[in-house]
Formats: sequence, structure tokens, C-alpha cells
Amino acid sequence: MHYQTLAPFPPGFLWGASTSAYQVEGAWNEDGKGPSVIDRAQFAPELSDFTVTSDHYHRFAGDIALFAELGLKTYRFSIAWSRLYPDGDGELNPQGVAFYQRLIDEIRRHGIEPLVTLYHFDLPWALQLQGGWSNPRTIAAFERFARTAFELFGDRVNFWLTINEQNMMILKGDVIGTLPPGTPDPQKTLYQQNHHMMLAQARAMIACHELLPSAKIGPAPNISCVYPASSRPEDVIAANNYSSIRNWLYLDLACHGRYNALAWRFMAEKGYLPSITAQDLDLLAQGRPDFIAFNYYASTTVAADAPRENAAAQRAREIEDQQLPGMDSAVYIGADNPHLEHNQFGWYIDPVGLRVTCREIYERYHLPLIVTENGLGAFDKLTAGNKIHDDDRIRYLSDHIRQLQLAITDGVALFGYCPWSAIDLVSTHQGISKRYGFVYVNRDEHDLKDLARHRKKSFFWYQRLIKANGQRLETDIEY
Ligand code: BGP
Repeated sequence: MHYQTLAPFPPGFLWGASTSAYQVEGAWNEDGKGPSVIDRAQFAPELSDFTVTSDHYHRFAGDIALFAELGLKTYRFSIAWSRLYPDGDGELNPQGVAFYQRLIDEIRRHGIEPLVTLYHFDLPWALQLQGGWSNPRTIAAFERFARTAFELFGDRVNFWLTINEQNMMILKGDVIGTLPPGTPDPQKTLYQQNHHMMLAQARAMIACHELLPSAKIGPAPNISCVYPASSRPEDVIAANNYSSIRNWLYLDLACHGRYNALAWRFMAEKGYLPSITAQDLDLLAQGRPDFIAFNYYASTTVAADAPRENAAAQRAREIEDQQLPGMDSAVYIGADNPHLEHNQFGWYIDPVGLRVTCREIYERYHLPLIVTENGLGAFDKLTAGNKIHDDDRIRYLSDHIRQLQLAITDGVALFGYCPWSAIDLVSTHQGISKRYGFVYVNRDEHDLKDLARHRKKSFFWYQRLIKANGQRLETDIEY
């Protein structure tokens, strides 16, 4: 649809930016923090580990001052579960509590609204040793952790997110999930874990409404529209299949408290069905989100059966990369999209897909939306005078924000946008050289240098855009 005039971003729109605890904090074993699955995982030796990352734990005051200068209305960050409960479910760690008290106070002092993710990939290792999400006891541990966070910080936090990208943890269980290597019947195990996470999420949403009646809480999956590789009806069915398996399974459970019919048939056909009880279904029905947060990097394209070149090499990449669809030859097969460009890491760039995704989610669930991740990973270079000319990032963000304005004009109730990431941090599986931030952190994969912070060109561009409540989309800016 083409419009004569576009609706403006609503007043009070939450312009923000995001991080997650394990990717930005560092201090992995300080002040009583327990290890998480991330601290026990094996990463490629040429890439940075997660022990120091951006050292935000020690430098948060300076970082928050920079976010205030950037003009953020909201800052999305996560609480490291094992900083509050080193064993996941035992004694509360007072130093962990004190850190998040200080962090939240600092954020509020600058007039920024905290947007808190309860769980972003970093399950406490002690829980993993007892079976992690395969063990139903983890559900109660998560509820306890969530209740503690609501009780401790609920007087200053109005917006909560339950679980980051639960769908990616299930779909990419080998890379960012909680599947111990060598697990027999991995897919069935993952769908049982998924069911347990859904119950944990429902309990957290119920607890939030009970303890903090004026706060708002929502899920934070990675949702992307799925295109058929062609107008062949079989390809459309494949796209439909993948959309249910990748997207709607997770949001139907979170919002309607029921399993998506097609995804259920898929699990039944493959022998992946989780065991569930009647009480589970009651609980799922009671847990209701107030809004939907979602992460979007690019659209996905699938075909019914198109053979692809280099299938084996492609398969290896798909296992490693959360943004690629993968394949299940009877259901969908990841396909190329000749209409889209790639970034330096092979991820597609599709701003229009963000508008499509907003429309699809809003039409299905009629809940307010906030984008909690979107951004360009790039090999940014520090140049003379500590300048970082990240023009590609500016273009990427501008193009996506333009599509958001179109989505708002389409009638979508969007209340915020938080690009990934507020500051450079360590990528899930591609090191610190894959940078996303508005603020550059001076370090390499293994050389920590001085960890100094430098404002990138995109910092000034986003600052101007926020000041104009989204009306300054032009990409040129003096730097
Ligand atoms: C999402 C995660 C983030 C983040 C982002 C970018 O899947 O929620 O934690 O890292 O993707 O991905 P990557 O770091 O792999 O480039």
C-alpha cells in the first residue's frame, strides 16, 4: 500500500537499544556469580570468550552516561540469573542484587526506562547439571528467580521480557541452546524443553501480574516473515509450514496458551511430541502477555524441494547460524532470495520484511509490539582520531525505521524500537569482531587493549533521529 502521508511515530515512542548480560558484562566469576552454560561452553579458539566481553560490569556508569547522551528513552538489558542465584535455585547472592540495584538506579537517574530481559541464553550451570530445561524442576527455579527480580526491582522497572529467543534455542539447539552434546533423540528433547520453558514463562507472567499490577510483561522470540521461494503452491505450503514451526508455535503458546495446530502435527509426525498434562494446559491459558517483543534481523525464504548447490557446505553453516532456516526435506528447505543483499556475515538484509513481520504478528495477536533487536553486524574499523565510519549501519537502520513508520501507518500498534546493540559486545558465536554497537569498544578477540569507548558515526545519527522522534531518516551527518 502506498500512502499520501505517513503516520508519525507516536509521542512517547520508546527509542532504545539492547544488550544481554553474558555478552556485555564480563566479570564472569566475580562477586559471587555462579557459572552459566555459556561459561562452560566451548568456543572456537580464534574467537573471544565471554570472560571480559565489554567489561560493562565495571564500567556501567560511564556506559549509561553515554546511552543518556545518545538520547535513549529505554535501555534493554538482561539479568544474569546466576549472578542473583549462583546455583540457579539456592541462596540469593547479595552482591549480585547490589549490582543490578546500582545499574537500574543509574539508568533511572538518567531518565531512561529500563526494559529487563529475565533470561537471555545464560542458564545457570548448576541447573544444567541437573538436566537443565529437560528437568521440570527448572520451571520452579525460573519462577522463583522471576519473582525475586519482580520483588527486588519491580518498584523501578515497568517493562519485563521473559525469555529471549526461545525459538532459536529450540531450532538451533546445538549453537545457542541448552542441549548437552551427544543427547540421544535431540529434537524430541528440545521440544520437551520448549514445553517446560513455556510453562516457566506462563508462571512468570502470572507472577508479574500478581506482584506488579501496573507493570507489563511479554515474550521476546525472534520472528521473521517466511517467503516462498516461488509462487508454486508447494513452495507456499513449505513457507506456511516453516512459519508455523519457526514463529507461530511460540507466539500461539505465549499469547493464546495453546499449541499451533500445524506445528503440533509436525511434531506428531516426526515423533517429537512433548508430554503434557491437563494442568499444563490450564497454566498456559492463564499466562497472558501484555505486549509482544520480537527480534528481527532478516526475512527467511524456503522452498518445498528445490535442490541446492553445495548442500553439504550449506548444511554446516545452517547448523551454526541462527539466522538461516536449515531444512527438513519433507517440510521446508532453506532457499536463496535473489532480491535481497547480504551483510558481511552472509545474513540477508530485508527492511520490507520487517514491515511484513509487524503486520503478520499484529494481525494474529492484536497486542502492542516492540522490536527488541535489529541491527547490522560488521567488521567496524577504528580509524584516525578514534573515528568509526559505520555508514552501512546507518543505512541499515534508516531503511528499517522507514519500514516501521510504514507499519505504523498500516495500523500496527508499535511502541518501541531497540536496535542491537547499544554498545559493542561479543557475538553469540562470531566473536567481538562482529560489531553491532553505537559505541565502539577498543579491544580485539584476544587483546583487551584499553577497552576505551568511542562514539561511532551511527551514534550521532541515531541521536539526531531520536531527538526528531524518528523524522530525521536521511543518512548523511557530519562526523
Ligand atoms: C540474537 C541474540 C543476541 C545477538 C544477536 C546477533 O539471536 O538474541 O544475543 O547476539 O542475535 O547475533 P550474533 O551475535 O550471532 O551476530
